[in-house]
Amino acid sequence: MKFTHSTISDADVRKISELNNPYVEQVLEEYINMCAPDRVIVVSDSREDITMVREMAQKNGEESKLAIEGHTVHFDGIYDLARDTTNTRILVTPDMKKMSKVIRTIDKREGLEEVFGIMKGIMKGKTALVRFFCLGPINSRFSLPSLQITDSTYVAHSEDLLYRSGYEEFRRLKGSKNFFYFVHSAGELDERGSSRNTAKRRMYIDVAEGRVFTMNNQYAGNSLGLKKLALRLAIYKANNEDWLAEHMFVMGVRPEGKNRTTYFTGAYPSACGKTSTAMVPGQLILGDDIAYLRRGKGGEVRAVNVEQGIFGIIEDVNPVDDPVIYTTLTTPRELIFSNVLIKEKKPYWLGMGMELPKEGFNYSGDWKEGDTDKEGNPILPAHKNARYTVRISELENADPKLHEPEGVEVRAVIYGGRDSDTSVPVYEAFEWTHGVFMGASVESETTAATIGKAGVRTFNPMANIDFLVVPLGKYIENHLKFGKSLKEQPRVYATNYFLKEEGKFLNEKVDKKVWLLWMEGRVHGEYGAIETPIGFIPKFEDVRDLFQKVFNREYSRELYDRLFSIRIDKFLEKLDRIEGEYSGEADLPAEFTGCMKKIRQNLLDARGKYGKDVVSPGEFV
Ligand code: SPV
Ligand code: MN
Repeated sequence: MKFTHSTISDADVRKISELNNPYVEQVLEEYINMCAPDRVIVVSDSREDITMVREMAQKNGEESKLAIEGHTVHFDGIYDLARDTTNTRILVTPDMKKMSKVIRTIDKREGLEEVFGIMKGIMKGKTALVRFFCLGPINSRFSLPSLQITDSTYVAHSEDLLYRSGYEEFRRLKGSKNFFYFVHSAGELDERGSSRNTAKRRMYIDVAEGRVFTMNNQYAGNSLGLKKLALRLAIYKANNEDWLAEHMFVMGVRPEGKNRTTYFTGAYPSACGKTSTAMVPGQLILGDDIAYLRRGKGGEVRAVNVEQGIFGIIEDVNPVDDPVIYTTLTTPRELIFSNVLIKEKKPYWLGMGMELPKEGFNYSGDWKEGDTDKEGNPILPAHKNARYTVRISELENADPKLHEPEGVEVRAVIYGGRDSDTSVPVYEAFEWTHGVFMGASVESETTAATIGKAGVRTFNPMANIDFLVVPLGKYIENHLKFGKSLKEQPRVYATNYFLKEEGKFLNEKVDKKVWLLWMEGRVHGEYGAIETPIGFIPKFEDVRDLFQKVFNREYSRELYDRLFSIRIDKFLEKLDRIEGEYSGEADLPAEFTGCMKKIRQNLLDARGKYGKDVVSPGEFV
């Protein structure tokens, strides 16, 4: 291994050579020489090395210390506050199967030429950090070792909170090429430390070779190789093998007085209630974003959290709606805030349950109320996609099985959507294929987590659309096949916390706890259900009793009827949209299209039978 432009200490050279992995050396040599940093630092799993990265981030100004011990803040830059889906592309070769219309691709040769051109000398004047991580628990058949090269100490520090250190995992590779690698550069920085060349922001994903090049960015969804970039590599790998890589939380549901924990995974598009479901008081959180699912020895589904930390949306985290996170964010521990408002070394964010200062420092720089951006729109005190990064072990509801190499047994899967006028708050699939269809028809309203207009209804199968790297037909077939290989299939649910009437939400935010307990009880055969054209919905008595027990709240039959009526017309409209999305997709499994037809027929039959468009639950009994 020879670096032509960069210095490296003998001790750090030794850290690499001790891995006895020629491929690691080859990758480092190639990309370090291409990016040409002044210096290279190799970070092992040792506490010393990890502390050094944290301190470097404060010294070089990528993070600033806040008043509470361990808290720091980082700003991504005003043009880099969310995932850039336009410039994130899958490198494809002519021999690869044609991707779906929803997947952005670029010819591999062209893409590599472009990004290598951007990478040439991009780290001049900077220090590159070389880090080793493990996606998934240490010493686990689920897990994938990952090598990260980055010139951002914020990225390296964030990954330390979010992922397990994997230097020792690389040793265990015994020279194998079986790892992912990620090369990141924030690029040239302006006086505020923001990436200057955002027009040359590129996130290019080479699924065939398990590598990603991500340039001129800092926002974690773009910059952190191990987060959404690695998810794409994992989806590709999983779909060529026999497992699932999903955009899912993993949580343990613990009904009071029943002495059991039932594990759920849940896929929700951004800002559809994913983290807050995983954080419902009284339950255990194992993961909030990405899970790998494999078949267990007994034919059950098992899941691990790929991560060990949370990169969560901070908006609306307040003592009433998210007490556990709020407490975590306001007490001493290692924690990074991003894109919040800072005043006198204290962080502020939207919806935190108190009045915000009228001036301070935020993603736009020095800020005061009334400031506007280039288009004349008001600049909010904190960004809507402002976030916090923290280890799960810092949460009081952390699941003790987080690091189990065989993960946890999954008994139920939730697909969460966001619509104001169609779906009921919770319903259960007839069986696995129908569940796959429910996942495949998730829709949500866009939010601030992706660049573009917010508030538009978008199609987001399995909440994974941004990360798909295989044709949709293949992805769905893989889910069906996975289900068939099981001895016992998990139950599948769909939730929608966002039904509105006259512009007002019909549910309170905390109500999701009741839906969760209902689903958990169903898994154990404790609740009956009403069969409707779309699936099984809860009975009024059970909902009423749960609200009484959990919140000591009276729940009226009238509210239940409004929430759980089947809006046939709206569901048919949704089906039309979903059918439109799948039209032209190659190789859709017949089972899947058959299920779509069956649900349509169910709805049409119900309209014929009841002679109306909105049928209340009692009528199906
Ligand atoms: C999401 O948007 O789904 C996130 C945050 O979890 S990001 O890192 O941007 O993907
Ligand atoms: Mn996510």
